Amino acid sequence: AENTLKKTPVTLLGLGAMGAALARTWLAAGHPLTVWNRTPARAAALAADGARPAETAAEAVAANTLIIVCLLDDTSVDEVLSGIDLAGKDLVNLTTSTPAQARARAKWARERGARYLDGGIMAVPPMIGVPEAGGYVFYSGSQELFERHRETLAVPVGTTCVGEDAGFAALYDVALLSAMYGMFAGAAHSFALIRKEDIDPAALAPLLADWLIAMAPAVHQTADQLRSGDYAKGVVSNLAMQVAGTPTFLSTAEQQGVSPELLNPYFELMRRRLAEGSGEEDLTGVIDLLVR
Ligand code: FVH
Repeated sequence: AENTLKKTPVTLLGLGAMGAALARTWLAAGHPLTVWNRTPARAAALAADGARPAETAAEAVAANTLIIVCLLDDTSVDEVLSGIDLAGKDLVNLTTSTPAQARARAKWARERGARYLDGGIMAVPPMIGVPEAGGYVFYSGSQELFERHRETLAVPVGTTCVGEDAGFAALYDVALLSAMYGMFAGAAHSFALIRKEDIDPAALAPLLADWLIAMAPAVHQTADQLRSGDYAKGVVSNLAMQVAGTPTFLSTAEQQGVSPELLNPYFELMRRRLAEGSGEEDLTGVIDLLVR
């Protein structure tokens, strides 16, 4: 009980897969935890572990200064928090949103007298409370709030603060997740190529994982080229060579009865960049085509 008294009390709104995982870590660390969920059964389940279920979201918010929100989307945040007195509260929103939604939510919170910190969770529920899993949350917004609650916020998973702009956590979050979907798209095409052959997908998987890991550091060279503006700096496999190779990928897909629809958009950008006379460069120029 003495340990519990020293820990910052937390209110958590939202006990879905992620919210419940977060809740368990704060309870295990001895933080008094008030919880609320639209479907009350989820809050009741946590009461057995020591959480205090509130009847309403307003009651949960009134209970503590530090309010953590982990709901489905920005619309649900609006529905849950509208009409609730937030004056003097430290509002931390871990709900996935766009940068514009996060900035608007920060302004909205300030207008209601609350400090605001936005969070983008770079973890899935099984990684919560497991430091060796490497998960973390991007935070941005009120640095005062972040410093005040740094230790409490670090209980479930690591923290990476990316500044005052409340939209930055969401931007970093979406930037990393977008790259992840590109990777999943590539892996989907790869598995499709072997799907009808006598090749065990489980045999391809470790080769695929090792190859993606080996290629991933190329992003450092991309960053270096973007900073210098020299897209040929340190180039190993130039654009002209890579575009020349694209028919091999498309023919192989056709021979294997696989749609090229995941590869085509990227190959099209590569060809456009080559047509601009960038054959000696890396693939970095594709980024400029996207931004234009
Ligand atoms: N789970 C994951 O893998 C990802 C990992 C990265 C971060 N995301 C984001 O975390 C937010 C919460 O995700 P979640 O996994 O907890 O999602 P669900 O299990 O679907 O739970 C959703 C909770 O939101 C409540 N809710 C939904 N709509 C409303 C509403 N209109 N009013 C009040 N509450 C609402 C829902 O309540 P209930 O269905 O139990 O009544 C859950 O508590 C999310 O932003 C992910 O993108 C997770």
